[in-house]
Amino acid sequence: MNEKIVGIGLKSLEHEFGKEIVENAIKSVEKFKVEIPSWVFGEFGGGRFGDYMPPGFARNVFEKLDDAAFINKLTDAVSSIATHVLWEFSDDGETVSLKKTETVLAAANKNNLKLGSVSPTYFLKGSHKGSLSANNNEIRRKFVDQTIMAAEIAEKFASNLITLWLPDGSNYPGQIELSDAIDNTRKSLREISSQISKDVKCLIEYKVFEPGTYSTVLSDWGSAYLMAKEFGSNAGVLIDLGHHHHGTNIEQIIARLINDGISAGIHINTRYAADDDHSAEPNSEMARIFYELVKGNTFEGENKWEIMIDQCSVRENRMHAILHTIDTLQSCLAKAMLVDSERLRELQKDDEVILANRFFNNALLNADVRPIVAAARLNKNLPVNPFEEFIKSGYQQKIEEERK
Ligand code: PSV
Ligand code: MN
Repeated sequence: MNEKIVGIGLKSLEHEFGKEIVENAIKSVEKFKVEIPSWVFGEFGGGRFGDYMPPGFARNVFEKLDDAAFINKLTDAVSSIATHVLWEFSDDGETVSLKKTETVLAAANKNNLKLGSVSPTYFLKGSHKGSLSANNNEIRRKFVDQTIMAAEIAEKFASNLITLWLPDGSNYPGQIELSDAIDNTRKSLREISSQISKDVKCLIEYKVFEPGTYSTVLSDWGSAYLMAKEFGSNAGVLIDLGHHHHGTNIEQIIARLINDGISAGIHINTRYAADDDHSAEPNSEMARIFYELVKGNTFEGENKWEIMIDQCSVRENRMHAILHTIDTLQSCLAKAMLVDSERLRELQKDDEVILANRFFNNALLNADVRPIVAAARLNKNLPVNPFEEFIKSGYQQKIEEERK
């Protein structure tokens, strides 16, 4: 899209949606920042296709940071990098090292990047009998201690935020006592909360299944919320788009959490069959999600949500995958900004069921917002097409050569 086409596109959008609305949409896209996960650049943990990895994938945390810095250079949209303690801050993959953490922070700063959410890594070696929900006290202790360490890292080196996802559950009825697993989790979270700084915020993630196929200890937003309450006032719920049954109305969950003033965050990705952690594609669900986030003023201020990407899928070029998601999120934000909520309210008041739906979809589904996204990039002297720029840059060839 060249500057002339951007101009024509903007004129047409202004004509349809109004100049002020379009200008505000451009400003929002300019300001938009999102946390990206370190793991999007690295190895896929699923062990499929004979451990196939896309060429040039990052082999360690330092290469992940190099890649993240290049993405930020192309987009200026990266707020921070999400980390997992056993992926980023460990030498042996089993214990957390503060010394390693210091070197990672130094490398991040050198790349003009901030460390964001810190996750304890409950799903690697030793959690097949549960992590925070385990009946065995030694196992529970190990993961409680790892979480306390994650909180220390979050406070000293990152953004004061820990994000917890438990792989705890079961595959067969009778395998575990469902109620005991809940009790143990509650006990673990109370222990953690009593031993970490009150400044550290904690978001608890839920997932309807996987790895548990029969039961999952934290399976929905309600169970995550109840546990967050146990944890204390500085805790909340983390929604991951891939962690729901098909057809779940995620916008409704977002609206509810905002309405109840519950601290929250979102892990963005696209799910097809199940929790696939794919790049986010522009679609009307994503635009509706952004509409709720915009309406709830969740991008800054006291209602601020933690907006994060959580993706890593085996087949795609790592850099393309994250550029694709960022592009999608910018366009879904632009679409959400095009909804004239006053006009929508009038239609709702008049009980114009279908007209309201058509009006809503005209922005969220039908509008071509590429000129808005392009204008935001041009205003910041960024490449209008980050993909083209990436391909021209030779970065891919460079990393494929260096990381053979
Ligand atoms: C689990 O499926 C999850 O969504 C959690 O957020 C983890 O931290 C992340 O994926 C990486 O495995
Ligand atoms: Mn997630």
